[in-house]
Amino acid sequence: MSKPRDRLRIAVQKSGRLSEASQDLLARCGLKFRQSRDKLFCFGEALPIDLLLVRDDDIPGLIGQGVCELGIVGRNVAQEQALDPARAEPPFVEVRELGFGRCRLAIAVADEDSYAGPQDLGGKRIATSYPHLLGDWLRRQHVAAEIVVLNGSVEIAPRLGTADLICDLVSSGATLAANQLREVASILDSQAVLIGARQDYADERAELRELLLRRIDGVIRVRESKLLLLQADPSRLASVLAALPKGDPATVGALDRPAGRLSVQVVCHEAIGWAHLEELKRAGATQLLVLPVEKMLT
Ligand code: PRT
Ligand code: ZN
Repeated sequence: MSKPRDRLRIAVQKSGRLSEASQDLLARCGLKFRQSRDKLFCFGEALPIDLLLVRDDDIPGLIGQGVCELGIVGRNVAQEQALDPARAEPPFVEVRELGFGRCRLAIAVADEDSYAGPQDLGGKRIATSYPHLLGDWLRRQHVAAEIVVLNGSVEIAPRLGTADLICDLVSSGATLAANQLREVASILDSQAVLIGARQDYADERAELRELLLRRIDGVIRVRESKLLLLQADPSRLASVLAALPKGDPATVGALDRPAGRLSVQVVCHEAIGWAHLEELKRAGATQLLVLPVEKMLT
C-alpha cells in the first residue's frame, strides 16, 4: 500500500508521438498545469491533479512503484511490459482506450520473400523491439523462431543481414515501403491507452480518479459526436427517423413556422457523410444541419 495522498499524478510522454495528444486530452478535461523549471513535473492548478513528463517506456513502471496513479502509453508498450516474464503480475490495468496514436505491431518480410502463413517463420531470425509480444504470438502460432532484440532502426536489419525479417510498429506503411519490406501479419492493434494502478485508493485519489475518468469519457464521446438538426413533414417522420444514423434517441418538436412542420434533433456518435445526408433527404428531411458538439455530460 502506498502512503495516503490527496493529489493524483498522471504520467505522460515528455516528447514524442503521444505527447501533444495526451496533453490536449487533459486540457480538454479542464486540467491546467504550471510547469516546473526542469519541465518534468507540472503542478495542477485547476484541480489537485499533477503531471509527470517522462519517457513512455518508464510509465508502466512508475505506476507499478506507486509514483503515479495513471499514465498514458501506447498499448504496445503496456502489453510488452505486462508480458515480461520477470514480473509476476502486471501492477497496472488498461483503464480506457483513448483513440489516438493508432498503429499496429506487424511482421514484415523482404519484398521478394514469399509468405504463406506463420509456419514460414520457423527457424527464421526476426528483429524487433517487442520480444515479449512477438514471443507470445509465436508461441500461440506454435512456431519456433529466433528473436533478435533491437532498440531502434529495426527496419534496416534485413538489409544489414542481422535478421531475416522484422516485427515493428506500422502506421502508414511508408517506412516499410522505403525499406523494401512487405507487411504480412498484424500481431497487435495498438492505440494510446490510459493505464492505472490495480489498487483502489482509500483517500482523495479515489474521487479524483473517478472525476477524471468521467471527464475523459465525455471528451472521447464528444470527439466523434455531431448534432444533427433537420425538419420533416409529419407524414414523412417515420421514414426520416428510420434513416437516422445510430445515436441518442431523437428529439422531435413542432415548429411555429411553417406550421405543422416538425424539427428533429439527434446526437450522433459516428461520422455523417454526404451520402447519408442525401439518403435522409430522400426519406423526407429538409434543412439538414450537422454541428460539432463541444462538451457533453450525461
Ligand atoms: O522517447 P520515448 O521513449 O518517450 O519515445 P519513443 O521513441 O519510444 O516513442 P514514439 O514517440 O516514437 O512513439 C510513441 C508511441 O506512439 C508508440 O509506442 C506507439 O504506441 C505510437 N505510434 C503510433 C507509433 C507509430 N504510430 C509509428 N508509426 N510509434 C512508432 N512508429 C514508428 C515505427 O516504429 C516505424 O519506425 O514509425 C515508423 C512507421 O511509421 P509508418 O507511418 O512509416 O508506417
Ligand atoms: Zn520509448
